[in-house]
Amino acid sequence: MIILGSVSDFNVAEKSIGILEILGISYDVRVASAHRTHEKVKKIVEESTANGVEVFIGIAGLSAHLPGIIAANTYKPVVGVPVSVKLGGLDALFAIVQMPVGAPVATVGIDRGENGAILAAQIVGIHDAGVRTKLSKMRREFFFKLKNDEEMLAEKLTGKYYSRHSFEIDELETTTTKEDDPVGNDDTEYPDVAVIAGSYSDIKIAKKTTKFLDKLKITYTTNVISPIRHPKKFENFMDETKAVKLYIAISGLSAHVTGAVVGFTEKPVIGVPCNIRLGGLDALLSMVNMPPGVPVATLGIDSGGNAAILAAEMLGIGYADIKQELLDFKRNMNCPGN
Ligand code: C2R
Repeated sequence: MIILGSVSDFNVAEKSIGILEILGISYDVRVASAHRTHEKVKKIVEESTANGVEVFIGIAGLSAHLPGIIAANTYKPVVGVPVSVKLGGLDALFAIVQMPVGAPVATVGIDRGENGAILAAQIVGIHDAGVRTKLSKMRREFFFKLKNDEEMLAEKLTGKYYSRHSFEIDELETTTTKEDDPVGNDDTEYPDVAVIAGSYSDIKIAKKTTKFLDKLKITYTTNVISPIRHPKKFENFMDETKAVKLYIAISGLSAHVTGAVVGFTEKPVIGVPCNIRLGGLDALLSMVNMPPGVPVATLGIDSGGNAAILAAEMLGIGYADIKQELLDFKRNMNCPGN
């Protein structure tokens, strides 16, 4: 269910719609504003939740409270897309991303409607192998296009000192989405979630995540690895965790951990920016503003608890036991110090 704060957001919504059409995922589009038509938002969200909508996408600019109000009224995952109307969209980004514990909004980059839909599809793909396969095909076609673009660029480089180093790159592999993949999503022996912290400086936030995962009875594996400092170790960890259903990456400063994880997997990646410098703003902006095709479900600065709740919302679509834990958790919510 896509909800726009205003018809003026349609240029961003169009990008989401384009992706959902390619992937054959059914959707509805409504216009309702938390500020102007609050009751309408509530009604759409409550009815859609009851009628089995799997993911919400809230698209809004300015003081974008719409995705947060959607999240307040559902236990389903909510993807937020900030729209640039003023301040280059930073106002909307901050309004959407920094949610209090209990109602996370998986935020994508400013105006990144396509990434909002890709993230929504990855979430549906946790329990739907058909969607995983289509996503994988789309990603390969996209990379193929990039390869062609590079060839076209090379034709334009006519300088005397331009010296092209030619090498063959193997066909880009897909990671986990082949239907016959022996380590696909249905491996019940494997933990649901892999939690990666970029450094021991992020441990305090990672502990909030694992504490909440424990409360929600979600199985996980954890590691502290920087893809910049230990690329080989990182690659090995990504390989070993191929069968998890989603990743949570926690990182401060230039926060490349999330981008590196997304580069290795087609599963949903939740990112938690940590406040090491600049109040965490460096990490937040680095995580959230991913290029088209590779979204990171970014949460508020230091929001380790919300990462676990969002993971439960994503997993709860297809796994009744996790949904029940999530509903009980939300009912008894008492979560100070996210
Ligand atoms: P108008 O063009 O209708 O004045 O809207 C909309 O999403 C849009 O980007 C201008 C901007 O206001 C935003 N808006 C919100 C909300 N309602 C409208 N952020 C909300 O409920 O959060």
